[in-house]
Amino acid sequence: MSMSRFGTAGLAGVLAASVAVGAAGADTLRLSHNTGDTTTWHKGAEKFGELLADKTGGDYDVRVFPNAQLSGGDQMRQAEMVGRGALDVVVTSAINVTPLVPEMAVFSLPYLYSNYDEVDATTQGEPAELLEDILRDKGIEVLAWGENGFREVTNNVRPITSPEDMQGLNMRVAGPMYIDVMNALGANPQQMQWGETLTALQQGVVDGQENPIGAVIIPQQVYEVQDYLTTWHYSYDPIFLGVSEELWSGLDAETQEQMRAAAEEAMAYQREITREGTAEGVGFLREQGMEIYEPSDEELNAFREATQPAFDEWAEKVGPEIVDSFQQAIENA
Ligand code: X2X
Repeated sequence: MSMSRFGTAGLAGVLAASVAVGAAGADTLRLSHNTGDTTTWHKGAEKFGELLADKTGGDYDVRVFPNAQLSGGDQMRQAEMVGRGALDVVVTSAINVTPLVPEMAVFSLPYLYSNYDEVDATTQGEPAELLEDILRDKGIEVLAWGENGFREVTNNVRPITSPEDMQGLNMRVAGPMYIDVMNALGANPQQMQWGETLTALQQGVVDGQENPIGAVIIPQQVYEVQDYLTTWHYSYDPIFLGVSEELWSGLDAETQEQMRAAAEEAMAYQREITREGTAEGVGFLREQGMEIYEPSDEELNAFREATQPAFDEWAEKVGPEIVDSFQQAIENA
C-alpha cells in the first residue's frame, strides 16, 4: 500500500484519528511495522487483520502500513507512538524497543540461545511475561510473540570465519546493543534505519549488515547487494504484536479475547513460515550466488567469547532478575 493512496491531507487524517471507521462500518485499526511488504512480518500482520475481521464478525479490520511509514521511517519510534495512543497496533522486533525499554535487550544478548526450543521456552513462556508487564506500564499491551529470528552476518569484503575477520568492517546495525557487540568484535558499527540500509549497502556506504534469513534477508533480497553470509547465530530477535493500552482498555472482554486469539494465531503462523523460510534459506542463498560459511561449534565459541563483554554490559542494563529468569528457562528447555 502506498501513502499516495491517501494524498497528503488524507494521511494526516489517518494519523490524527485514533480508530478510523473503515469500509462497511468496521473500525479500522492502523498497524505499523518496519520491514517491506514482502516479509513474514507483513504476512503475519495481514493474517492478524483477516483473523480479527473473521472473529469479530467484521466489527474490526486492520490496515497494515509497512516500512515504518507512519513514524516517518523511524523504526524505533513506532513503539513509543503506540504507547501514547498515536498508533493502534505495532508489529516490531525487540531490539527496536530498547530505547524505550532497555530490558527488551534480554532476548538478543549475544549467544543467549542455541536453538528454537530454548527460544520458545522464553518467548512462549513465563519469562516473556516479565517484559509484557514493563511494556504495559509504557502503554503497550503485548498480545503475542512472533519471530524475526537468529541474526546472521553478511558483507561484501570477505568471508567471516573468525572474530578477527570482523575487524575494520563498516557494519550497519539496528540498535544500541549491536553497536557494543560490533565494537567488541573490532568492527565499525553505524546505526541506520532498515529502510535506508539496502541502498547504503548497494552504494558501499557500509560493507555489511546482520539480519535473519527467513524473515528479512530472503524476502527483502539482501542477496542482491551482499556477497558473503556467515551463519553465526549471534543474536536472536523476536517480534511481537502489541496494541495501545488506550485502545485495549476501551474494549469489552469478548472483543479483547477475540483480538488476543487473532494475534496468537497470526504470530504462530508467522513463526512457522519464518522457520520454514530459514530452513530452506541457505540453499536458496547459495543458488543466488552468495558464498555461505557455516561455522563449527568450536568456531561459534570463538565468536561467543569475543562478544562476552557486550553480553555482560547489557545483562547489567537488563537486570539480574530478568536475565536469571531467561537463563533458567533455557536450562530447563
Ligand atoms: O532493522 C533491522 O535490522 C530489522 C528489520 O531486523 C529490525 O527491525 C531490527
